[in-house]
Amino acid sequence: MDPSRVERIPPGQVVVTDFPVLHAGSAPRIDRASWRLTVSGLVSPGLTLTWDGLLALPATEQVCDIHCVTGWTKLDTRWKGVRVSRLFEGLDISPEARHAVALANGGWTTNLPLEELLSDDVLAAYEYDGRPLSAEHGGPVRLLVPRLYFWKSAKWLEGIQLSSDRRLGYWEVRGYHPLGDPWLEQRYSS
Ligand SMILES: Nc1nc2c(c(=O)[nH]1)N[C@H]1C(S)=C(S)[C@@H](COP(=O)(O)O)O[C@H]1N2
Ligand SMILES: [Mo]
Repeated sequence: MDPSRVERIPPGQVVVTDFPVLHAGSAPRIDRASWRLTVSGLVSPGLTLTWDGLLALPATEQVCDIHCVTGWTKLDTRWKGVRVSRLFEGLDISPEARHAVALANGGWTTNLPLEELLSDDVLAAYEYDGRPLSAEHGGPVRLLVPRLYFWKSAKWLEGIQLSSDRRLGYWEVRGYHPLGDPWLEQRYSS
């Protein structure tokens, strides 16, 4: 294998060519017309975005690798969406805000540091590989956080909440690492 590719694979990961589908419970079918994304917590004013509102924002296309905590890595995945940092443009983030929780349809959550959320490669993604994001992969809109294990990439994204304290999400409460950096193999908290 090309040695430059080896460095793209975090420790303990195996490359797959398919795209596994993994989630707790069953995939909801969310109507684009009634979908909303609500940004709340330590930000003013809050924001509620509709599907048309999201599509009206400048889009970003990006190719990145994704790493699942269960051990698979998929290289060169192609996404389109809006940078989450762009959603916050024109809003006042309180200086006390340090952490974020992504809220998914049905109540599933995941937490990440605000700094990670605002990183340039974090998207509210609505296309995968040139097509509308399928319901099984989190459509109409999912969070995409390529630098952390893929469980941080909340499918069926409906909310982002900022706070000063760290509020653990669904898997984090159940023993997954609060940060989840694949290069440091932060799979589970010890
Ligand atoms: N809403 C929601 N998002 C979720 C999950 C979930 O159970 N519910 N599982 C996470 C986990 S553990 C993984 S590995 C990825 C899987 O995404 P995929 O099914 O598109 O591969 O979604 C993440 N996002
Ligand atoms: Mo996962």
